[in-house]
Amino acid sequence: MLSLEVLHMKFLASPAVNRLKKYSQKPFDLTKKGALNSRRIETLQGTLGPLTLLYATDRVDDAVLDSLWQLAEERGALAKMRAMQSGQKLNKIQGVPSENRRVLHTAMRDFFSDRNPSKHALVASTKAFEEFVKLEQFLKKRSTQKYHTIIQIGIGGSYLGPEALYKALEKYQVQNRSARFISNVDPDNTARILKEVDLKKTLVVVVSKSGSTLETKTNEALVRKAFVQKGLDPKTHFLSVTGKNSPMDNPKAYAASFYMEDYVGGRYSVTSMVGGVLLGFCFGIETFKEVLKGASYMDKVACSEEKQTNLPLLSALLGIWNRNFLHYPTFAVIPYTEGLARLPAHLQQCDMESNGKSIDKEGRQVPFCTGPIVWGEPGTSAQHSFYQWIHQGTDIASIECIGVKQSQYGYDEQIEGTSSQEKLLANLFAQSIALATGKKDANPNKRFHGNRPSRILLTKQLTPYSLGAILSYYEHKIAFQGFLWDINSFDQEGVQLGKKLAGEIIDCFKGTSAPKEPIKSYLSALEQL
Ligand code: G6Q
Repeated sequence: MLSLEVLHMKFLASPAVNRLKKYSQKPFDLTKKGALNSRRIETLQGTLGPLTLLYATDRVDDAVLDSLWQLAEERGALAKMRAMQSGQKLNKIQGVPSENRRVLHTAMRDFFSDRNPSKHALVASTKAFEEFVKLEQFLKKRSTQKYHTIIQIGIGGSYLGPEALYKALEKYQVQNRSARFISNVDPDNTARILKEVDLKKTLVVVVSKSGSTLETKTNEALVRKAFVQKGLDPKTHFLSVTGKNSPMDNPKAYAASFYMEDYVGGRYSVTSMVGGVLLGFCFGIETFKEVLKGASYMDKVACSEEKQTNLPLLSALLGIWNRNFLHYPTFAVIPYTEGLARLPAHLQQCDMESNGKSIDKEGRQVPFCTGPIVWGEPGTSAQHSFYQWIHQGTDIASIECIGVKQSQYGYDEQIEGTSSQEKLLANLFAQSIALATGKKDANPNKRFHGNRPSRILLTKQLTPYSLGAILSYYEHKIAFQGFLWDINSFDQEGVQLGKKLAGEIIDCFKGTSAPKEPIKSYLSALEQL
């Protein structure tokens, strides 16, 4: 049995942690008169490329920030990020059977900038570029031109990222091209989508790295049947994105197949062909290329030593401060742009599947909190739903709002003296200030305690390039937090147990096995309906 001392060795024993613990007894008071002054706001911000991070409304001061950077140094955060991007096998747990893989999603997008020179990253990047060229050629083909709609069938990492990016880029749609997503194994969802589209003009891209996911296989079969019922040959309409040699790597069943490798985790795969086929089809290859360039730019930023401007690391450290020292259990991402409406759902998977872990990389229980609950919805709508809780509830959430200076479509008017975009931004800044400073009032019902932390990620406009940068910023923020906690952010064993049990219940529905307790009682409750 390991002593508590040894268990604490890694994260908790670092000298910076001890200092941060001390500072957390009396964190910076944002409610003090003049605390949120222009000097603080100007100093506590970082700009690099298309992104600016404003964090004056986090409860940090110079001493805390110095210690957080020291923590990053003590934990070798940058060295680990560089090792990841160079293709070292970071996806593993020492001493127990685990995935034991490289983590190379950054190589899916570096072929338009400086490639990472390490051997493994170069090999991965070269393969990814081959897939990119294959996609470019497929999109140029005359036979592809007749399609107006693409349905992506896939779940988890094969769905959430592509949907978030698709929604963000709708403005860039090639004429007459749109996408639908079938992810859940809910027949009503599939039926609804099949009603909306003209199958003759529809491509279906089935995305599954393993090629064996229950939901995806079932939905694919259901959609294939609909094509057959309409007298259409599914083979000419169906594409696949999958691992080489998976059950879906089958030229007899698909008009074309694109490949992904095991070193690209599902939730980090949107810049591979997992997102590429649909994004290239709907928005054109150049738009997809811009997304890759923006993401790759931020990949390089994540490796830089510049404290003020390594935004993913900065954000990871602020998150650690809020999570481990101020003990806030949740992290809300609130985009003040409808274009990013599905980003919180994507980040929920990316963050919670990556960092919802309880053991470190040597298989030992960690004696501190890891990844927070991630949630969010676009503002200002969110202000009319859960902001009451955020301002006056008994729990405190740590918040990151995303703001854009200019709208995407440019259709806006002065209504009562301001544009809609100005109203949106006014609300974004107002909320951040109100959460920080609070408001004294003799009436307890109208009292705001303040000191509720938030920060703002700003960009000039939601473009393919800035979107790529935002995506990569969050991916690396999550990876950095995993490095700091010394957990494996790249596997997802926690989803296996429920899947296995569902398989047993499916066998009961099939009649190939008899239900035992407690399954039996659940099935009899169903029978009684
Ligand atoms: C993500 C996970 C998971 C995965 C889905 C779909 O990181 O690995 O969400 O993406 O389970 O898996 P397939 O792509 O293999 O169908």
